Amino acid sequence: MNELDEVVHKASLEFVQASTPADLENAKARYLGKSGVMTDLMKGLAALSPEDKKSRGAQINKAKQAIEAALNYRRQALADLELQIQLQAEALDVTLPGRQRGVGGLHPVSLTLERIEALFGSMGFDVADGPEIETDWFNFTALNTPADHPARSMHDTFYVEGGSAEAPNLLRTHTSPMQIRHAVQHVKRYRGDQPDLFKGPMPEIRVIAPGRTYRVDSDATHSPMFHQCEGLWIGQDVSFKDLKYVFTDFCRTFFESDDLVLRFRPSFFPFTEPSAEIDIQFQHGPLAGKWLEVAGSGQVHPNVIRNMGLDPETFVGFAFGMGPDRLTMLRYGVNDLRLFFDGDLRFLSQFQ
Ligand code: 2U9
Repeated sequence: MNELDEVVHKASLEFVQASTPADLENAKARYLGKSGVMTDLMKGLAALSPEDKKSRGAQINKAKQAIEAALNYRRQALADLELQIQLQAEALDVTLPGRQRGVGGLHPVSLTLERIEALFGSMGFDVADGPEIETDWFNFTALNTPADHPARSMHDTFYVEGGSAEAPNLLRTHTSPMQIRHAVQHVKRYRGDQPDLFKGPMPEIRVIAPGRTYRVDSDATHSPMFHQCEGLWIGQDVSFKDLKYVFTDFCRTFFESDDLVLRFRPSFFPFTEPSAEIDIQFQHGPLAGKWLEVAGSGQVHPNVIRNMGLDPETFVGFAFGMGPDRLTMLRYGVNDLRLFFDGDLRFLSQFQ
């Protein structure tokens, strides 16, 4: 093997040994670069006679072409290899099943609200709706809650922008304002524009008001946002016995327990007089024998009846309020309220 064949052989060997494009370019510089082996050989031509220059020049050129061919061959091989590696890394198994989009489902508290609406619906109750940002008239004043009542303090109620100092806006602290609004609309329909308190005739008001409510409160059993569902039944001949049978029927159906026992315990609310807390007692299951508070209730206060535009000597009624979050916890045996609002699908998807 002559000297030029040896150079071609060595260069080809180094190209094959280069395992990355960068290694290959370094090897190329050693042979074809400005101070590479081939350039040095070309420089040596200067000292030769014209005949020798011609034949030696042709030999060097041939060797250079062979080196360039080996270089290109290796470049292509490395590019192919890189492509193979990339294709393998990005390989798609088109036979795998696609990622399914879940159908979703209702939140457990929404399931409870739907259930409450269906049960009271079957007893002739409408469902009221209304704004979550309220005025203090609908949230407090119309409900006979005095100006100095602690619930009106900034420690208990979220006040929001808008409104005025005398009539501030707030996040409703209960669902009662929806019922006042519903009642005022209902009364207006029959009373017309006459200014006196209305004595009738008028169909009864029978309505429930489910929805989100807000209070400055946060621990294992209180969330700043929680749900309430209140009920209202106003007519000329509605009494506590109606409250008792309606609420007893509701609780027994809701908890699917025909022998559930209810207890009405005297209490106080500004908007009802007299007032009672409602406790339930299961006769079977893990909670059997325990008294559990599930609602507040009472005969609607005459001042509240008046604020609906009705004559309190003619119209009477009762109201109740309950917490669907707590009802959901009792129904499913959930012990931490926060689970409902953390958004963890491992918990939430168990209710579908
Ligand atoms: C009107 C008039 C009266 C609704 C009522 C309660 C008693 C009550 C809460 C207890 C804790 C619900 O579970 S809770 O968050 N509610 O105790 N609510 S009477 O009284 C009304 C409502 C509307 C026009």
